[in-house]
Amino acid sequence: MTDARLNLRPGTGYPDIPLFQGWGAPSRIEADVYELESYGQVPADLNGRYYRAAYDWAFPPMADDELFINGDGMTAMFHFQNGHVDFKSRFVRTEKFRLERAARRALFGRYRNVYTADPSVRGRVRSTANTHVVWHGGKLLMLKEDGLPWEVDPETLETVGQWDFYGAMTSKTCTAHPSFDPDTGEMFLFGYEAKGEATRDIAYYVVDASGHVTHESWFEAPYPAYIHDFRVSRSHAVFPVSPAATDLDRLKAGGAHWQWDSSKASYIGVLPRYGHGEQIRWIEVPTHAPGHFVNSYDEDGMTVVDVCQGKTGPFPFFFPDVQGNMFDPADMATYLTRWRIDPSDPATPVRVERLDEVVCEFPQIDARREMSRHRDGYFLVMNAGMPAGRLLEAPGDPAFPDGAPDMVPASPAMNGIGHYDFVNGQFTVHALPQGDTAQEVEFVPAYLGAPEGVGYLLALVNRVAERHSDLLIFDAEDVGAGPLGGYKLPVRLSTIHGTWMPEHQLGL
Ligand code: V55
Ligand code: FE
Repeated sequence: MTDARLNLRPGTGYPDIPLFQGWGAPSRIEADVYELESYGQVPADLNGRYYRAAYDWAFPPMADDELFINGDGMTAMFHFQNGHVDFKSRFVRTEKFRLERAARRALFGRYRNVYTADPSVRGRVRSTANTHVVWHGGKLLMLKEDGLPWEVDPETLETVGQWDFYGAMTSKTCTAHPSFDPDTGEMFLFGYEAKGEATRDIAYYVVDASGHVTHESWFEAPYPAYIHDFRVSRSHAVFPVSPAATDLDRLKAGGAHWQWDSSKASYIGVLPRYGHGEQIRWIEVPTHAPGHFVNSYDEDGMTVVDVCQGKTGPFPFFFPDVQGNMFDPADMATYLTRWRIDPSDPATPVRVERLDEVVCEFPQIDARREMSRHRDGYFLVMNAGMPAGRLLEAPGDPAFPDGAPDMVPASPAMNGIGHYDFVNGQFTVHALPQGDTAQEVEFVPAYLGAPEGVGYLLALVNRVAERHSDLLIFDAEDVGAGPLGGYKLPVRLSTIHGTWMPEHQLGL
């Protein structure tokens, strides 16, 4: 009913979809919490900053089929000072964020589809800077694979601006997953769809410790594929291509950026670490869906790459199949897998070996072991606490000879924190309390020069029923014993990847 005294306009709200329900409800809070409440036992001598790339929605999205990967990037910081932790979070003031704030509504359309954006933002920077945060060359960078990095002040978390490495990065995109050489301080980056939407171009960059690009090469992927992570060893850069592909006609029709296309082959691309574009070699492999990489190193003339991968990965959750095929849930499960690549002989197939049957993702190692053979890996484990800590497999899984239909989880949940000993081949898993889930963990050495594995695991967990996050502290040498203690965050925080920076290395 209208009333001449009132001047009403339609309300705005978030779509009524599972993404925005329960834990996923937009929070939109930029927080400053001084002296987080702690419990149990917490480290008394840790000094540094734990940065995480968070995502949230500043405005209701334009499309009702919004994806979690399209949230606005937010830098979150846990500042550790001798057992005391202060928390701060700020949205990254990307170009998208600023334009949408000015308009008080979303303008950029569907995830990575420029053709669905409001005409007023054609040609403007879409990146949400929401995936990873790294410290390199004296800068804190928020990364998203569809654009260039955004620099953020490491103390105030104020946005400095988009960063193109002193003008040297001419690629339109930059991965959220750099590799680092702990000996030289170099950072290795690449961009795919580097010349624009649905292009096959890949640009590869080596950045020295001072933040200057020292090497660049360009080459083409077999087709415009999703390349989320990669890894560099002391000798080679390794790029995964899986049949998640994009297509310009589909984008122009307003469609999804990615679709799984089982008619396409899978490849591993191998380039000498300082190689030129024409040296790229694409080795075909059985269909794979590599998720995140653990590490890569050279051994006996081979390049070894450890990765969490499945047959289709979690893609079907987000992206439809081109041919409309149904997915076998077992193909989505990701397992710790080892590739052995012979870089000297293009004819040698890559040896692919599954190392364990625990369903896991979001691998981490001690950052000082990158490019060296690692002993310890840390993971999120899916549906931990189910028998043997496994996700239900397709019938016929040798782990369940009598079948176990009642193991089918209502929904797969990352509810376990795991340690894998690569020497003994032993997985140790801590299952979180019923209903809680975990975000990617971080290994922090106990002290300067501590041996590999001697330190803490920081684990951000979702207290789903209580609707707040906790930062748990584990003894990294005894993950199975459960947390030593933790810090209570009075807000919900959903993050993707993060980085620990010891205070003495930040030089703030
Ligand atoms: C992923 C995350 C992204 C993205 C593409 O974890 C892939 C996969 C958070 O952003 O844009
Ligand atoms: Fe990632």
